[in-house]
Amino acid sequence: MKIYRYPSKNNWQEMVERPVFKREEISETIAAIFNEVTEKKDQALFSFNEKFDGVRLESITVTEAEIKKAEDIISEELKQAIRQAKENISKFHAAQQSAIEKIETTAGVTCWRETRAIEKVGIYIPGGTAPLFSTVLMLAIPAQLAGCKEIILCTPPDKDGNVHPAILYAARLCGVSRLFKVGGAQAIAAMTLGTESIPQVYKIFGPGNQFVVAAKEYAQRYGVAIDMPAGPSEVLVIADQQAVPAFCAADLLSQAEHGSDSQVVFIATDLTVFSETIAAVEEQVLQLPRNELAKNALENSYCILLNTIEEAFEFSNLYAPEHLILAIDNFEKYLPFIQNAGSVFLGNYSCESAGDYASGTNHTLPTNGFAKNYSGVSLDSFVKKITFQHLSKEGLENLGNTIEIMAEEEGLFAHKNAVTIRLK
Ligand code: HSO
Ligand code: ZN
Repeated sequence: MKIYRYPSKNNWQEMVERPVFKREEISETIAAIFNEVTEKKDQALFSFNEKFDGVRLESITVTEAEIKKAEDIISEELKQAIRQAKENISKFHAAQQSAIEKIETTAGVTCWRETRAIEKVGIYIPGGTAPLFSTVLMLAIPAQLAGCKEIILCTPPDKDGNVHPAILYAARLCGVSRLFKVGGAQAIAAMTLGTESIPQVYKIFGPGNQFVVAAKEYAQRYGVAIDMPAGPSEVLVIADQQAVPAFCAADLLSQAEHGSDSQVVFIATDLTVFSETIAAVEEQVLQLPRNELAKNALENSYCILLNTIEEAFEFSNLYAPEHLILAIDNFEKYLPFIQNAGSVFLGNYSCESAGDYASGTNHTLPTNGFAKNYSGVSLDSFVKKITFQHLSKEGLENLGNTIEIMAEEEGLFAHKNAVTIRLK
């Protein structure tokens, strides 16, 4: 981790820039994959499976028998844990439903909004180094609560053509209608375009590598919506004199182990906490099975010593972290200081892992500074809101003149006449 002691504010902007990755070559690859899937549909997916996943499949659709087998393989302990997480995530997201409120804006003029689910949604779950079945919960639970009719899921098969059993179990438990063994940009292309096996969807959710991220961006050209722009995972920890260095270090590493491109930032206002946390990170990282990934991530990461907590918040708002941990005294007092962050963890016992798995909040969050203008995934991500209005005759009499005057000024006489003809 790089170390900055009392850096000048003039350097902050440069410090908060995330490491950049080259994009140009990727976009050609993505276009080629979309073309391949447009032309050859399922056949293209079989070839990509062979090329990228090293497996020749008979079918890309996960069968009932495979799901049944997954349920038998995984331990009762893990099932119990997944069910408890599901309960909390469901509780938190169900409470996001809002009642219809009809507003009379002028006597006889009533306006309101009603919520309708996005009918077909697609979830992408990456393969690779960690089987993120927790992400299945984070996306399928709100999708089901929102009332999405078709919830499909794509994930790459392993070398033997299988999907991790916990992904299958979580998907079944949370109402995923169909699962497909397809990964990478080709999975995003398939959900965007539709193939013989995979239905087209209206919105695509989920994390992935640079190719998946670029494919989701590309999918928008076809009118498909996506959850949010994405980048590597991040956490920023603010600590004062009462923070526990070992806890801070553990939290920094829990995010660093996600991947070599993850970034973690540690800000302290106390010199002892600062140096003890840095030492604890170095010590704890050696004990991690994924220490190679974590070490690489730490190279893109840094620690900052600042004079005051207020300054720490100023830096954090500029950085706009995906996760913000406040290991500080009297954190309630500082909540109004938080302007930009995806999800916030308060006090010494609120580790980020709680939100990653089981407390109830969603772990699909804006990264890469997008916490300045995006929210994390919630029930709202799976619905759209339709406005309604009803004007009685009296309502139009009350508002008609205003509409006529405005329409005339815009030179839109048909608009004006739609009122006049009714009031005559
Ligand atoms: N921290 C990740 C989510 C996750 N963690 C899944 C463990 N599993 C989102 O930034
Ligand atoms: Zn995590």
